[in-house]
Amino acid sequence: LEFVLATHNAHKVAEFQRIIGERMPQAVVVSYDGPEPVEDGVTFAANALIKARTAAAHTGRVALADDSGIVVDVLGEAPGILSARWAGHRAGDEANRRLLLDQLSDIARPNRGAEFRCTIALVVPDPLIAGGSEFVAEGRWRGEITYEPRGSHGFGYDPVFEPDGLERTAAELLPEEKNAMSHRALAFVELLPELERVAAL
Ligand code: ITT
Repeated sequence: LEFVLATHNAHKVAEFQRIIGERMPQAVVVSYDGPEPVEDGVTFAANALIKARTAAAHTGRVALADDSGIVVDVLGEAPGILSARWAGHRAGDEANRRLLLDQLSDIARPNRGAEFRCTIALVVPDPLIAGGSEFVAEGRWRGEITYEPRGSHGFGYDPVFEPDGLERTAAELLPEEKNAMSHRALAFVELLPELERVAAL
């Protein structure tokens, strides 16, 4: 099976390559460099579908897209779908983390609960499946926001996220440790039976 991965985030691509390589070694992942759609959905699932549909329509291939982010309990599930641009459009990961820590500066444990969420959309274009077909899977990874960033692996909010049951942040985990338990890995595992069905077409 060959499919396009509709993301421009190099960190996501690297994680997917490892996650997919381990669980579906026969798959060939091609990156997508076509037009970027406007992500104007209000849920992770809507945005993942927008990205995967665009890539499938543009390439005629089976497409996968990931829409993800961090959801913080005391912030009413923000930043959520705005995670990538929480501190502004081009502010970047470090500014996003800083803003989040500032917003939680008066909040003590155990009220710093949060979770990473990842939705993966799979779009199989017509005529591979008559009329086309869509599938969505979600993974959630619970933990807490730390008081200070720690660790240098990963990306985004990893240095300020301590998964439940661990005393290390996601950025202090080795890539293979993160990819065995992350929201992205959980979503992929949920999607796997569907991907295997498509591979057998
Ligand atoms: P594409 O739309 O091109 O895939 P993007 O980075 O804009 O790339 P999203 O809109 O899905 O994608 O935003 C995801 C953001 O959520 C990402 O930039 C991080 O800030 C955060 N995030 C998602 N997964 C993460 C992870 O595993 N570790 C740390 N932060 C993560």
